[in-house]
Amino acid sequence: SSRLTYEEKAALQSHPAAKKILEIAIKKKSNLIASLDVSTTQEVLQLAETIGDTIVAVKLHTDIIKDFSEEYVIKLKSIANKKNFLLFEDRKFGDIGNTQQMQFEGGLYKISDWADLITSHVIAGEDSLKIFDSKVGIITIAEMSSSATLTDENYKKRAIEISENISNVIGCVAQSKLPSSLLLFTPGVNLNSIKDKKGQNFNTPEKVFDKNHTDFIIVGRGIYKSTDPKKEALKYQKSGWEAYLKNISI
Ligand code: UP6
Repeated sequence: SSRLTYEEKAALQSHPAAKKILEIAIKKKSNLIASLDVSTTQEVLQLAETIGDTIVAVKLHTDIIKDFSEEYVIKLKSIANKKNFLLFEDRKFGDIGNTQQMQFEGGLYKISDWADLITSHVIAGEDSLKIFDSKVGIITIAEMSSSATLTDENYKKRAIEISENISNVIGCVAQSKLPSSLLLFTPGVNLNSIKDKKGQNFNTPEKVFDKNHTDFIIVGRGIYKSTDPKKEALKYQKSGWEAYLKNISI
């Protein structure tokens, strides 16, 4: 087979967050990350409870939430513990190290207190990534899903080089293959549309496994906008897992 299994990938990873997400994937037979891009804590908590069994992580944009509180974080953490998934803050840091450190540790959200995984751009260069606590798993943005993105081949290559040099970078967000030492997280996954009207491009789970050998699919509107999020999450879990099994058997 031209791709590694989750067990093989886990053996290559040294960071606890990488080992943990792969362990959850194997245990739940799921490579699904749900992006809960909703605007109230109640919606996040309700969705997390409803679909928690089907996912490996909840991806959040905490700055979308209208009523963020410490109590919300406690509740979300408790659901994550109970249902066994990670908390992934898609902050997409993109500044100098000193500023990123304040954004990561401070402000209203205190991301460093609760996030297992975060995203960061690499636009400010390698040193800007060294400020994140060694316990958090960093996922760098190597390539974006949107039309006419500036993340061309050269950018992606440089982003991968930086990612390989930072010990708590566990993988990248990208739309094409990565070296097997980095986990591949693919957003822009939807079974019912090929794009939105704001530049997003979608692929099916099958396509991102076949073409890119992805490790994790990230689904937003496909799940949280549906009338039956539980049923849809199960559908994505199943199609993602089947695509993975097919991928490792070739
Ligand atoms: N995301 C992308 N593309 C990227 C990086 N991140 O779509 O290249 C994020 C978005 C959103 C989610 O910020 O939270 O993944 C995709 O949601 P959707 O399925 O509703 O398009």
